[in-house]
Amino acid sequence: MKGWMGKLRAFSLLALTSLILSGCGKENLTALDPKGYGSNISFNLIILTTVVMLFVLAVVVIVFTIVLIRFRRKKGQEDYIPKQVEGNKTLETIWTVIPIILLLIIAVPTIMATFDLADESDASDHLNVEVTGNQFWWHFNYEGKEIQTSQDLYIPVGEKVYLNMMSSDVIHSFWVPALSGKMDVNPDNENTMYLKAEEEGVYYGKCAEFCGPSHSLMDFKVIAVSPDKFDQWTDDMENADPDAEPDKAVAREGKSLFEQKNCTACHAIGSSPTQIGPNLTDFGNRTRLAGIKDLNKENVVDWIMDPEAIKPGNKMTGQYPDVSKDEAGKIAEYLLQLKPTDVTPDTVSDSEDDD
Ligand code: HEC
Ligand SMILES: [Cu+2]
Repeated sequence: MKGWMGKLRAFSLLALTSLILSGCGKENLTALDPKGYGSNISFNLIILTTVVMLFVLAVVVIVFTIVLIRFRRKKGQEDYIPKQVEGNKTLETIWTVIPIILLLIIAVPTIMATFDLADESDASDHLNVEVTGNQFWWHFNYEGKEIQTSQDLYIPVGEKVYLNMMSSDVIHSFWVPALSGKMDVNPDNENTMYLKAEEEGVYYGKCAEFCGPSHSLMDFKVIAVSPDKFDQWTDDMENADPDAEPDKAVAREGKSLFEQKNCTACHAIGSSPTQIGPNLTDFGNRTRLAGIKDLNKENVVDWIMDPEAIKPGNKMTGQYPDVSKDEAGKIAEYLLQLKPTDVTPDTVSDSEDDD
């Protein structure tokens, strides 16, 4: 009875754990469900190394079990000494050669993949985006286009997109697990990597190098859309009018408050390269506020009133005159109507309940 209870307990623990863990890996934030060229290569290497390791584990466990059973001390044979085999040339050769072969099986594809992913020879034939890592947000400047944006990186599906990456402060690491491996983003030298998404979708990105108090909140998205939609997006962004007067009166008031309250010192709207803070040209199109919060008026007001409570150590806190809740509401109305585009990936529904 007791053993049965124990088994039940172990089983429920297992069931619970798998239930909890099934929450992980959602939101396109997993390397185990690859949707990009680089992540597919990494995934295949993960499988290959796991198979090799499981093979080694199986051999060791089998040999161990056989030895354990066959060479036990038996009753009446307490003084028996088995045949001594140290220095056996055949055995020594076997267990030297087999590991070498196994290591080669892992090493050759790994090295090939490393060279493949580091190959930048065709960079000039493809879209290049200058990526800047900042505490605690990402900036994207589309080379050769009049487009600056932050937080959300739009790319055409099925095409290589080169990212030329630097940091404006400390070391960050750009990681979109479902699309590719990590790449360090350094203040002193440019690192380049490419992404190639195989399916439309919103892919979650993380900063993967500890960079300060809000490191774990330094999230971003890569939004892969069809090449047609990408052209549409490019047009929309290039033609966005940064000075357009909003339709609603509150938003118009918000626009002038945005200018009065020093916000424009750090935030550009339009393709100006000012980037002390995120570019807000397509703020209303963002998937998230500050990379993490649901994009709605309440959260935007909270952010303007007290960004420190949302992202400790961010570079906006304390850098602008007091804003009342009423004023923050008007600014939020203004910012949220900055929606130059309606391009979204096919996989994204209008409702928010897919996350
Ligand atoms: C000293 C420069 C600076 C000033 C002045 C400033 N901000 Fe910011 N702002 C930032 C930085 C830096 C961030 C990014 C914070 C982070 O995510 O770590 C930010 C983020 C934001 C965001 C979120 C953007 C996004 O992409 O999701 C909004 C909205 C915003 N600021 C609005 C304002 C408003 C409104 C004002 C004026 C009342 C203002 N900011 C003044 C630097 C500034
Ligand atoms: Cu970071």
